[in-house]
Amino acid sequence: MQIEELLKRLGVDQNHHAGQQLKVHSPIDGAQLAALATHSVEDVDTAVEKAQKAFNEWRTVPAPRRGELIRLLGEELRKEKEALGQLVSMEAGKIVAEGQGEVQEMIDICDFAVGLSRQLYGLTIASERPGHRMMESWHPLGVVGVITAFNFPVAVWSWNTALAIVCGNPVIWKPSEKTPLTALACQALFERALARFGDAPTHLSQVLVGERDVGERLVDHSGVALVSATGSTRMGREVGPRVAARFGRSLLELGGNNAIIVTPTADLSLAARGILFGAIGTAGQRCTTTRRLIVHESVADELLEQLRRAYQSAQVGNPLDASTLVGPLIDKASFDAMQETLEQAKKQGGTVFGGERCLEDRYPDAWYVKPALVEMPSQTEVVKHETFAPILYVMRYQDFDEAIAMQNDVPQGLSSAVFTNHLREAERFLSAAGSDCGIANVNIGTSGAEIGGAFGGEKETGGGRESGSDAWKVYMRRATNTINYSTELPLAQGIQFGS
Ligand code: UN1
Repeated sequence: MQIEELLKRLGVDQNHHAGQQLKVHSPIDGAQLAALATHSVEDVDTAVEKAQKAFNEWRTVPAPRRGELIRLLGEELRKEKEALGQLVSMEAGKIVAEGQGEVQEMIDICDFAVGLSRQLYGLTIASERPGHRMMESWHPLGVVGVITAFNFPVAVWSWNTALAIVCGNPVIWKPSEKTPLTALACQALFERALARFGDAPTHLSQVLVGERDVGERLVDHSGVALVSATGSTRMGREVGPRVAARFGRSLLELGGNNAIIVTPTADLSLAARGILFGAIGTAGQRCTTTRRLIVHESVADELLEQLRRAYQSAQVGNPLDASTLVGPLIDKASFDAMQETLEQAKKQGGTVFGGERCLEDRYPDAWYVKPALVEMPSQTEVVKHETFAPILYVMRYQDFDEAIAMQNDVPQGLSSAVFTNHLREAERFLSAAGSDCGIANVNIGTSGAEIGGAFGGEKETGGGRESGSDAWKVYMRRATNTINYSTELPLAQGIQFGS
């Protein structure tokens, strides 16, 4: 489908958003997809006011009823999975399978949130006082600001929105300026669900298309109770303290520098497949992308041989072609950063395989690269830095403890994995003294997490958790309640106060 047709099908009224401030280009061929008007800082204030009004109504709607809205959103997403997935491919450059996969992730979190809407459980706590009962209740928190990156242009919004809405909160979304069209499409689908739902407040979800100033206003606005921000560590370093300065809550999903350890007992062909998907999938532009391979010296040559062959045969090309495995980088800045990093890696003793630009004759305004495998003598400075491109550093190890130490010796702490058939190694990797990441896997790669688990990581990854498990709690406020059903007034800690 052509872009106009696609947007129309998804319910985006292009005329309504037309303007000259933001030109949207497809990374596939550099062609302009749309020219949009942007929102201003004042528009942020207006959006927060509207969201607060919506909050006052929505917080008293029973949670299972709130879940119904997300059930309907899930239905709309099911109907338009193909179209929205295609738009993701066109705007973010993902291959078809991954564009569709991202929409499936949205559907999955909607299903999860619908169930959750009947399970926002509090606790009953034993009181030390006779005739008393204690309990813990979870209440809606307030307006949730969501800031997302280009690489998961729709799923990250849905993780936040599905949970926020069932938890009783409205959402204001500032998408990446590289991917505003997919955001407008999500908003349109949300509005379809809202219309079917009937009596919900109109401003439960709003999108602000804009640049940095819009995001900053959202971050600083005292009316935004939670800022959920996904992006670089550099961005998080600004967002975290600014939200904290006004005693707001933040949920940060920042950079990763994810490693796979391959031990002597590993199933090497399984490992090679896991590494391939993790390292070159999404053209290395996932926060969970495998960026480091720590391989035992006894199996390194064999594994590298398999990887080189797989790298050579992996098709780089137009992501809309079914046979393509690696689509384009998002833009020239990303390509330049990759080349700069490869130069540094060479200076630090690295041997680079691949990494060069390709298809420039066919797509002079797009940035396709061969994924790079870089053998490093040790974990030098450049390896500790996240470059959002398909670069896999390879380091060899002799001793398993050394491998775990190497895995942990980077500033980021998102995802990690070990390939081993040795029970003790697997358990050590998952233990308190093992991987220090938010995600630690055995015999599967670092990327492609399911929505059922809490998603996020430690250290410079920011510490936030989104999606499954009890990640919903950050979207709610906790109240501890003590109820006295006796006719006495005993004090806690046995205190006697007066007679
Ligand atoms: C991201 O790259 O920002 O685990 C999110 C994964 C996906 C989510 C990635 N489910 O790779």
